[in-house]
Amino acid sequence: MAIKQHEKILLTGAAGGLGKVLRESLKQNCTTLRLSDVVDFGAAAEGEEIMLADLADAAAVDAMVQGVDAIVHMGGKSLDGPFLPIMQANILGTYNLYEAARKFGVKRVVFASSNHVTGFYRQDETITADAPARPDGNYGLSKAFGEDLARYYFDRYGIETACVRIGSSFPEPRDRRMLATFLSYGDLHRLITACLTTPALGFSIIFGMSNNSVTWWDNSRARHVGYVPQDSSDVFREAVFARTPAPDFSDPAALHQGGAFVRMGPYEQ
Ligand code: 15L
Repeated sequence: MAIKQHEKILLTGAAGGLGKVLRESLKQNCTTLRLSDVVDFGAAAEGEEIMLADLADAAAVDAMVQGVDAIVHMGGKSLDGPFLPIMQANILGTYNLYEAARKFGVKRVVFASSNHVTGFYRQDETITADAPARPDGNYGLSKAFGEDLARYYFDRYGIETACVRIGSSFPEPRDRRMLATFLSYGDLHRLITACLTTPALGFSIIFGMSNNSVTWWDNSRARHVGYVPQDSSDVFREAVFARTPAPDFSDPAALHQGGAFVRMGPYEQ
C-alpha cells in the first residue's frame, strides 16, 4: 500500500509516549510532519515542523491546524484524574481542534480515543463498536465526548474521523489484562495508516488492538478501514502468566475491561 498520501499531517501530543513513537513512523505517511504539544520538546528534524499549542487556546489551535491536510490527534490528558484539567485539554481541546478543522478545510482526522469509553463492560463479554458507551471515569467520559463530537462534525460538515479506541500500546503487555488489550507499536502505525489511506472512512469507531487470541472487542463494524494486525500478545502470554498473580475476582479491576481505571476517583477539584 502506498502510504505517503498526504502532503502535511499534524500530529498532536507529539511529546507523549505514543506521540514519540508516531513521530518516527508517521514520517512515511507524508512529505512534512507537523508536530505539536503543549510542552517544548526540542527542535524539528528534517521533514518536520514544530508548533507548540495549548489545546484549550482556540487561537493557538487554529494556527496549529491551518495548512495541514490530515490530523492524528494524540494530544490531551491520557490518564484519569480530576475533571477540570481533563475538561480543558480533552473536551474544550478537541472542540477547538474540530472547529479549526472545519475552518481550514481539513477533511480527515484520526482521533486517539480509548478503551476507557467502554471500560465498564465486563471482561467476559465481547462488544462491537455499536455497544453504548460505558465510560469508566473522567478520562473515558472525555473520550466519549470526543467521539460524539467527531460524529457530529462528520454528519454536519463531512469531516471524516476514525475514533481509535486504543487498548494498551506499549512495547509489550505489562499484566494479564493487557494480553487482551495489547496494541503493538507496529500495529498502531498500521492501524493509523489504514485510517489515513482507506478511500471511504466516514465516521468509524475501531478498537486499537493487535491480533490477540483473547480479546473483548470485535472490529467487524470497521472492515472498511482495512486494518490487518500483524502482531499478537500471544507471544508474551507465558511470561506474563509466570510473573503475575492470578486475578482476585473480588476486585472490580479484575472484572471489567477498563482494569484499574474502574476504581479511580472520586477526585477533589
Ligand atoms: C489508556 O487510555 C491510557 O492512556 C494508557 O496509559 C493505558 O493505561 C491504557 O489506556 C490501558 O487501558 O491500558
